[in-house]
Amino acid sequence: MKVYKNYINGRWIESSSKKTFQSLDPATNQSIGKFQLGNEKDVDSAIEAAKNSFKEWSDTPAPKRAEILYEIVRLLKQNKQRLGRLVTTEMGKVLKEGLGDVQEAIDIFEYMAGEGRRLFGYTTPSELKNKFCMTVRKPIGIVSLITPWNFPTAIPAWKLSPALICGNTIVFKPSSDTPLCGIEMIKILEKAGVPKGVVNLITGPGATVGKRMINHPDVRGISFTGNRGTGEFILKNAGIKKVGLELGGKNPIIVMDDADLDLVKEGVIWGAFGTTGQRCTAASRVIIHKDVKEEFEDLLLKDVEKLKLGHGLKSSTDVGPLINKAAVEKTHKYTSIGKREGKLLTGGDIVKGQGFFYKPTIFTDVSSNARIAKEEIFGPSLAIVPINDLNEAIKVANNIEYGLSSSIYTNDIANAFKFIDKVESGISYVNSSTIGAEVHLPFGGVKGTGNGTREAGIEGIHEFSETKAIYIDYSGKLQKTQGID
Ligand code: UN1
Repeated sequence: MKVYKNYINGRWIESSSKKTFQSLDPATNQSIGKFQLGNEKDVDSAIEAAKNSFKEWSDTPAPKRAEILYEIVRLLKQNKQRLGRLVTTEMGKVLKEGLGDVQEAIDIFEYMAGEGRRLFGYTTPSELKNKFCMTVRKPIGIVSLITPWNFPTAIPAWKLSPALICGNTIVFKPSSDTPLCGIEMIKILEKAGVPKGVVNLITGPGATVGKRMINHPDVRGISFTGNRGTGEFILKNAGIKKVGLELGGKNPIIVMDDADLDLVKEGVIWGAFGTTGQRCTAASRVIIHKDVKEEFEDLLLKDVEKLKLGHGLKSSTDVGPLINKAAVEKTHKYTSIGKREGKLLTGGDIVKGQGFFYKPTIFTDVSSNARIAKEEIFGPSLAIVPINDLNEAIKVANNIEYGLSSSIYTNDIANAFKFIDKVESGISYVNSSTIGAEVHLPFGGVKGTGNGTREAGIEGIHEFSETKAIYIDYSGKLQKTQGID
């Protein structure tokens, strides 16, 4: 079996632990390879490399850094099929989504490469004569990137591309469920000409590798996507480092009585069961007007029961496996909770045999305070909550600790605008599902979803840079601000 290595200072090397772990294809339980069980010492070496390469990389003009990013785009495009198949094999999502994952990485690298010729600051008048004021963007320094398994190329790319274009140097830890996707991404960066030491990769556990990436005194910034508990741990342990967090959601689709129910059905199936429900943006609640609830449930059930589970590489498959055994157990635990809290319409079973498969599951007549209506399951499990009007729908939508994505289906423009105004989420959709954000818009959420930062788009540049304010006095005399003579 192939043994993969860590990447430190431009070299592929073994961990000082001399230990490895395996990554599995979640559809077959077959091993994909062995990976280094990294430790604190490996992280220290990676940070040392990042420190030594910082001056040269941050001194490189941003348009020159962009040339390397454009080359990464070219290589990702050239390798899209291969990488898409790898995403499907290591993470489980169906191939068209595996390819979408890689496309999202291509899109963000392209966007950030363009930023190499912008990285805008601004100019602004001074309160005094003969004085010029402006801002510029500077890199933060060494940044730690810790990424999840559900978008194993796209999310690393959301973080790597802005970090690189802004001139930071990087230590990157991919999820231990998808280390190979992380390694293949770094191989592309290496081939594209990212200088040694600028990007370093360590595989291994959060408790050792991740923790050191957070508390190392030379790290200036941390970007993390993953679960809430880890996010809170990072905030408590990061000291005064700049931290960006994206910690999940419990995303609602509101369905009003004037909605096109066929359109809703497609959006609900895509949002709830696409990626087997394993998106932070997945639609896990349908908040529906009681007058159309039954008609909608009939429509929905007919199609959900036709969904085919299987290996994501098979073209007949609609829904792939969950990522691992723990995910199956968690989804099933919520099924038993759901059976006490609502009415099971379909699913609710573990699929026996190879792989981590779970039947698409729907509960109805769930109250907005039920645990299955409030807690993130991160699996193919949907709760339907009936409501009487828009105000109640928005109240229910907001009755959670998270605030990532939300959607409304309505043909009444007033409903749509009231929803946009009042729903508590970082991303809102009208007449479309809760998933499928585009990379040039900010991604992130309010309340328990994060700490106020956003990634992707121009906000990704803000996440990975700091603003410097500059004053140039050409009056030739001492001028004092705030009216002091
Ligand atoms: C995630 O699940 O963390 O908006 C990312 C979407 C995708 C990204 C999801 N573009 O659904």
